Amino acid sequence: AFMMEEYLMELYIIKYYIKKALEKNDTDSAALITQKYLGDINNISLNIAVTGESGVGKSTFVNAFRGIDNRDEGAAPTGVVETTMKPEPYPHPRHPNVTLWDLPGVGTTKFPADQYLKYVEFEKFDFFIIVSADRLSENDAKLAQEIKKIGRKFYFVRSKIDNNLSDAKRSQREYDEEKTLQEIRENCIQGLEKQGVASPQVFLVSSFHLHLYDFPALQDTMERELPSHKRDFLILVLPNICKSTIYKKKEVFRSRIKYYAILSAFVAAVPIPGLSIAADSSIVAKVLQDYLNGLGLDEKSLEKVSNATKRSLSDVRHSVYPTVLVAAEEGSRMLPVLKIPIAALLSFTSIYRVLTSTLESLSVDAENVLMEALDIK
Ligand SMILES: Nc1nc2c(ncn2[C@@H]2O[C@H](COP(=O)(O)OP(=O)(O)OP(=O)(O)O)[C@@H](O)[C@H]2O)c(=O)[nH]1
Ligand SMILES: [Mg+2]
Repeated sequence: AFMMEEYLMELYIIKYYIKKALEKNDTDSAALITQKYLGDINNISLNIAVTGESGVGKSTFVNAFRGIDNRDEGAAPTGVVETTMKPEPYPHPRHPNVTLWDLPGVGTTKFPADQYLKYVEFEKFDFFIIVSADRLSENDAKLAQEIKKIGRKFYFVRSKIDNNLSDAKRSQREYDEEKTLQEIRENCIQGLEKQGVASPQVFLVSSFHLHLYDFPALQDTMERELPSHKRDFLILVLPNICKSTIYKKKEVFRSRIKYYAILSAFVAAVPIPGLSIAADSSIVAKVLQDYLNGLGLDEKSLEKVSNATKRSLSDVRHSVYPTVLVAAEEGSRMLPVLKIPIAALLSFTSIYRVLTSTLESLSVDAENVLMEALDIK
């Protein structure tokens, strides 16, 4: 209830400023205010610290989480000689308010765990991910205890699980993947408990195959344990690795539709010809772009699918992506994505209906794209 009141208050203020701007016949700034408001919804930030000893796969994890390949532009440098020496921020390519911080391991800095936390400015992180590739180091366990002391959450990621499984496959006569995973998991937990970390949360991950093993469970846990205003935010930036992620994203987007519809209705109520149309189209266009980005249907993501599946981009677009008829092909007075003349989008109800049905079909497309992308792995 509180959220809603706060929200209406905000809308009231926006409406006031829009009116003011209009009285001065200043339609540009009215549009600007609307834009700014839409931007503000997304103005929460999330900072995730990734730490662990040298060479364990921190930078690779940072890249994978952001949906980019180690070889891509903007990737955190990885490999045998690229030791991370100071905290390095890596913003999410499509959600710049989400930053993964690639931290040097405690061992690399030579600080004891408590001084280390000061050195990396722990206050700015929402939570910590402690990565290890083999046995967890004494440093990692100490760090976990210090993080607990300052009241932050931490998760252990046991990386490079794909390597362990192929080793096991080679050496065990009766290879059982589930059993091997369980053994590694228990081994990690016991090791940590021995070093004084009570009931640690350990997730087995391969950064090259996020959809396998425990990464989906890590996502669920992070999401559950975040404060609620950040939860929706995290959901929207998670890599699209399973159907349930797409479903959750859809639900977050859906819960916001009414707000956008209210906002456009406000703008439409102001009797200046031209303005409501401009504002509506910018609201709807922005929201639709958010849907495409969030659901992995933007051009960049489709290119990735196309590269991975070795199918042409237009093939991918047309076979798995029927809703969106590509912005570029549309006339300028048509909204991209929908073949609907802008003038039809004036009321609360029509905005609401259009966004709801588009979101529905886009999430079906997103599932198709996901299936397509996972098939080949
Ligand atoms: N098979 C496999 N290899 C991985 C995985 N994660 C990382 N690697 C490899 O491990 C090596 C080190 O990875 P980095 O991401 O550079 O490790 P780092 O922890 O950032 O290393 P420093 O910055 O040097 O401390 C690279 O060659 C990666 O390709 C994984 O999940 N599976
Ligand atoms: Mg690194």
